[in-house]
Amino acid sequence: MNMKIIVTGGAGFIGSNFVRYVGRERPDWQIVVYDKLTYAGNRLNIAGLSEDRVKLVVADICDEASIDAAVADCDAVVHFAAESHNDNSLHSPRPFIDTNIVGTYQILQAVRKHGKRLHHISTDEVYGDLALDDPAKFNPETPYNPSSPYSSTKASSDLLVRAWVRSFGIQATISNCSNNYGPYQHVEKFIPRQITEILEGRRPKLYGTGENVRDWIHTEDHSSGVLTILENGKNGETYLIGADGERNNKDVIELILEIMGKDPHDYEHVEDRPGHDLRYAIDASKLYGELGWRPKYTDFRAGLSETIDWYKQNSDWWQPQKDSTEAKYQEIGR
Ligand code: NAD
Ligand code: TDX
Repeated sequence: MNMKIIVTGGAGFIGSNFVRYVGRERPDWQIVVYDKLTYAGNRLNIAGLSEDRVKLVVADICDEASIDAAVADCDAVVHFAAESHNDNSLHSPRPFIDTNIVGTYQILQAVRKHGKRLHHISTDEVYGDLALDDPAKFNPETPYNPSSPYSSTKASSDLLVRAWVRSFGIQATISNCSNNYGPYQHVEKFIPRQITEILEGRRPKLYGTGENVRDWIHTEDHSSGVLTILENGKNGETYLIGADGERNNKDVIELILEIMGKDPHDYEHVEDRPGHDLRYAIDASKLYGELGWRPKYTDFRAGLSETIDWYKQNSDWWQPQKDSTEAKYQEIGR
């Protein structure tokens, strides 16, 4: 079926990778990228896509009139737009309340009014963290227990979606994904920060002891999971997306250094993040079993090498954000 979808946050990291993915996989679909172009959004992320099929609307999801008009004119909304960085949320939480909670509320009101389908993008961080030796992983029944201003606003947005499904009968699904990596990720985030520090001739920065575990998934696999749920997910359901990619931060930094031909131990320990979640791990068996989804990027080293090559070849893309990002880190001592 031909669809016209709105991708909120489609000029950010994961949203723009999703736009490119859908552009390739569903050549008949129309895509409206609805994005405020904050510091994290970048027109270049969707450059080169056919203007007949991909249109950019620069607007805020909190703007009731703009989001209402956009939603009225589409078949479905895939909602990626968010303030997404934990460290920023610890120092200026307010934009997280506005975009992640109030913005999601405005989208819910618009899809309710116009009877449109919504897929809401969320994170595994809503579940809090796990002990290193906990045999259980996060699953759709795990109670919400967020730690940071970022994750608590994402948890709030998920709860709003669930309430709008139950109370107002909107058509919506939710996905909670683990840590993404791949091209077009802002250099404030862990993997691109380290790659670009090395490319700038500086040492990577490890928070605390580096024993914290993240469950890495290539952003292309996140995209295929979202498209699968958008097309085949059951109304009102939550699906976890993950690809069994658990690694601790220390191992990831050492692997990046090794792939880039450096001494694997040549990194700095910097001050830890307050409230730093210890471990995330996803049980994606519902998505595998009910919807038949499978990840393609199962070799982390290969996916990471490709990502490193992308940053090596695209310094024009990341250089303009690098100095201001490091200046922010300098201010907070990390
Ligand atoms: P990002 O910060 O790279 O991009 C966010 C995008 O949203 C930007 O283009 C920004 O301009 C836009 N935006 C922000 N506020 C807006 C507003 N008020 N109105 C319209 N647009 C606005 O984020 P990302 O890492 O690509 O994350 C995308 C989504 O995926 C988020 O919902 C995030 O919570 C979720 N998620 C991220 C990860 C991860 O590893 N990065 C993992 C799981 C889930
Ligand atoms: O320089 C660094 N050194 C470091 O050790 C940075 C930037 C991070 N870290 C650590 C903190 C985390 O344990 O690396 C890990 C990953 O950090 P981030 O990239 O900031 O990601 P995280 O806080 O895990 O959250 C990410 O995954 C879940 C995304 O930013 C969220 O949007 C998503 O919901």
